[in-house]
Amino acid sequence: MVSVTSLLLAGALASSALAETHVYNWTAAWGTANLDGYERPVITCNGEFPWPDVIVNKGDRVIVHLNNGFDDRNTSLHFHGLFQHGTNQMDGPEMITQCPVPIGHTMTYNFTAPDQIGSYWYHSHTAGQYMDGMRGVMVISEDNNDYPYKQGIDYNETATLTFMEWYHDTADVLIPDFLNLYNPTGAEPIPNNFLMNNTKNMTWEVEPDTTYLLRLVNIGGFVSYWFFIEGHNMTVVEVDGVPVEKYETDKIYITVAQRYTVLITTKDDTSKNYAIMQLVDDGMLDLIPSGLLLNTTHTMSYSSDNAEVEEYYVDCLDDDCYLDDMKLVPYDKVELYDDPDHVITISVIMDNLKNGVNYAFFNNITYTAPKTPTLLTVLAAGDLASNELVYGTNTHTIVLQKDEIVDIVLNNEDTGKHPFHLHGHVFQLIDRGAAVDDDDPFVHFDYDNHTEFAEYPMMRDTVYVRPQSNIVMRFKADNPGVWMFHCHIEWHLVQGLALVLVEAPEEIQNNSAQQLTQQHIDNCEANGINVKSNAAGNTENFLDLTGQNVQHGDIPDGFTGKGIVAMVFSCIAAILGLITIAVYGLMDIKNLEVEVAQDLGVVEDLQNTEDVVVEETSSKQSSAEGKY
Ligand SMILES: *[C@@H]1O[C@H](CO)[C@@H](O)[C@H](O)[C@H]1NC(C)=O
Ligand SMILES: *[C@@H]1O[C@H](CO)[C@@H](O)[C@H](O)[C@H]1NC(C)=O
Ligand SMILES: *[C@@H]1O[C@H](CO)[C@@H](O)[C@H](O)[C@H]1NC(C)=O
Ligand SMILES: *[C@@H]1O[C@H](CO)[C@@H](O)[C@H](O)[C@H]1NC(C)=O
Ligand SMILES: *[C@@H]1O[C@H](CO)[C@@H](O)[C@H](O)[C@H]1NC(C)=O
Ligand SMILES: *[C@@H]1O[C@H](CO)[C@@H](O)[C@H](O)[C@H]1NC(C)=O
Ligand SMILES: *[C@@H]1O[C@H](CO)[C@@H](O)[C@H](O)[C@H]1NC(C)=O
Ligand SMILES: *[C@@H]1O[C@H](CO)[C@@H](O)[C@H](O)[C@H]1NC(C)=O
Ligand SMILES: *[C@@H]1O[C@H](CO)[C@@H](O)[C@H](O)[C@H]1NC(C)=O
Ligand SMILES: *[C@@H]1O[C@H](CO)[C@@H](O)[C@H](O)[C@H]1NC(C)=O
Ligand SMILES: *[C@@H]1O[C@H](CO)[C@@H](O)[C@H](O)[C@H]1NC(C)=O
Ligand SMILES: [Cu+2]
Repeated sequence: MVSVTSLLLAGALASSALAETHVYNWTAAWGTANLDGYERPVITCNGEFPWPDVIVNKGDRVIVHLNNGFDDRNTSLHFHGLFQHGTNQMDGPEMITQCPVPIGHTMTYNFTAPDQIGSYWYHSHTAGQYMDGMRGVMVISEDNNDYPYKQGIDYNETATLTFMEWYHDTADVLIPDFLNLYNPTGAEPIPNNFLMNNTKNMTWEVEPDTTYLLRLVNIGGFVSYWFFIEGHNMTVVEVDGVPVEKYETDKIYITVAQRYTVLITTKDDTSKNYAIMQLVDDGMLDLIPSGLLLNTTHTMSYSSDNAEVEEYYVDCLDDDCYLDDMKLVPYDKVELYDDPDHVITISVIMDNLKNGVNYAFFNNITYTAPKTPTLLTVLAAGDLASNELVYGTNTHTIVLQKDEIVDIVLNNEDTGKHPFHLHGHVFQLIDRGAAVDDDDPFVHFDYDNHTEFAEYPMMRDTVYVRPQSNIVMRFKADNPGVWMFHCHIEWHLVQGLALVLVEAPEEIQNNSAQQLTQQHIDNCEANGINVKSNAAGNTENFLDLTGQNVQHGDIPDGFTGKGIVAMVFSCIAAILGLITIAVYGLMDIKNLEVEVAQDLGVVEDLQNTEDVVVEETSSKQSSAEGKY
């Protein structure tokens, strides 16, 4: 699929490496695949599955023609972890930096990554599509001498392993059941299997006495794993494209979207094969159906003549028994940035709105897509681009000044773990609180009471926060563009756990390289989307938000929590037989009322709910049409 169309001479003063242009012509469409004994529809690339690895050198140009070959849906493509300096319009998330690519249309992603080396990946940024397989690995190689760890000196060979959960149903089946009145606690769909390299039983053939640079990439959309190999330690050398000082460990915890690159040296004796273990963090699952294999055993094979490997057990998976990424030191020793100019404090909660569906919120806002992509509004808004209002009140858009130091203080009031990702940047993770038990009150970050920040904090693009606890991410707003910040659990993103940063809007407007291509405009027009408008699609008065998309109304004050519970239960009684256990999660139905009542904040005795009449009192907000 790769064709090298041209060679360009890089005119850099310091190096005269040859920069290549890699052109990919990809058509996304439905096909089928059988990864775990069960054939199901998957999203294919030019009729093939899985999607190809993109392997380029630093400074190379990447051109991907993404053709929408579906007959029923839009699509998009995001290159995860790439800064897209000066090419924000190529970042990919629909309704943020571009219009969705309509059926039969093409979007050409055209960018370079002159300042990045390491492990990345790409995936659709249209709801649910990467869960159906529209994703792959991207590697920016270290052949030139800019990477601190070198082939022939630090290692001999490279290898890549990918992690993903796998469902037997498509996202089209899972999402409507998940975002549903009948799933009032927001229990996430339970995967059918946990795979490595798209298989339940992966074999990695190794040579003896060889050091591998091994890339671990979690291209899944939900669960984290512990990863370890029987009898072999690993030395971490890079996280999320950031080289780090060597750090030895025996177990790695990897969330979705994270990458770890490790050195691993094989034994000189080929008489035994070893187990490669992939253990699900089962605390993230609301239900563990009997028969669900939580520990998957794969093979590190020195010889196919050796006996089959057996599951390898470890004693401890507690927080102090695996790599703490906060201990990593970036190889470049970037110092802790100065105190922040701008602090963004956000609380994460999951709660129900008036339609009974469980959503995810940052500060009471569940991200609701605008009618015009935010970048397009920036480019059209003139002097008003620094006024947050033009981006709408339900996109949770925050304007940043060029080069200011920003802290995102994220207080997780939810009882689950979440991996958060910021587009266009790596940030310093300067604090991460310990986990807090479900029964204890959540702990907010406090600038006057925290562990000392590291001198050279770990930097990466995806970090997890523990239940009911907090994290603080610090970065410099040195990349003008529109960047999404969101939970990388795809189910939580469709629940609205996202916000948008508009970084240095005047500079975005002034950068002649950062303009829309004719295709951007054509794709918008084919979708009936106004190119030059505010979040509400208004082209005249950018401060007029009439008609903007907003979230469903809050549960009105007074009775309504109970009302919804009552309504849910009368309906549940009627449809009990139809509920799929995968959606319901751990709850057994007789305890469901209590769970829902807690979620809704209703403490009254549920015996009385029969008396409650569900009625729509005048709502504060009009109902939403723009939610995914
Ligand atoms: C991509 O491939 C399709 C199908 O072969 C072809 O019709 C199209 O012209 C190609 N596009 C580009 C930009 O090469
Ligand atoms: C594609 O996106 C546009 C704009 O959001 C929307 O109006 C249209 O319904 C979508 N098309 C499909 C097939 O989902
Ligand atoms: C890609 O971008 C470069 C730089 O802007 C431009 O010269 C080139 O024509 C573009 N190629 C395509 C296929 O869009
Ligand atoms: C691996 O690289 C080291 C260091 O360059 C070298 O000494 C060793 O011979 C290499 N091993 C193999 C199997 O190529
Ligand atoms: C896993 O794969 C190996 C090597 O292909 C094979 O010998 C073994 O039987 C398989 N194990 C299972 C449980 O499928
Ligand atoms: C695993 O998948 C990656 C990504 O597609 C690929 O590069 C690699 O060669 C595969 N490794 C093995 C051992 O199959
Ligand atoms: C492997 O790493 C662990 C944890 O860092 C360490 O305690 C152990 O000594 C190492 N084992 C070997 C054989 O080096
Ligand atoms: C999964 O692995 C852990 C750690 O080795 C072990 O404690 C647990 O018993 C395993 N579970 C099963 C079902 O084998
Ligand atoms: C969220 O809403 C609650 C209840 O209306 C209110 O008390 C709280 O201050 C709001 N939080 C934020 C951050 O706006
Ligand atoms: C400081 O934080 C620690 C850990 O969260 C907590 O136990 C302690 O009570 C806090 N102290 C004050 C003065 O808030
Ligand atoms: C953008 O360009 C205009 C006109 O050239 C200039 O007046 C303005 O200072 C520039 N703004 C920034 C932030 O570069
Ligand atoms: Cu999440």
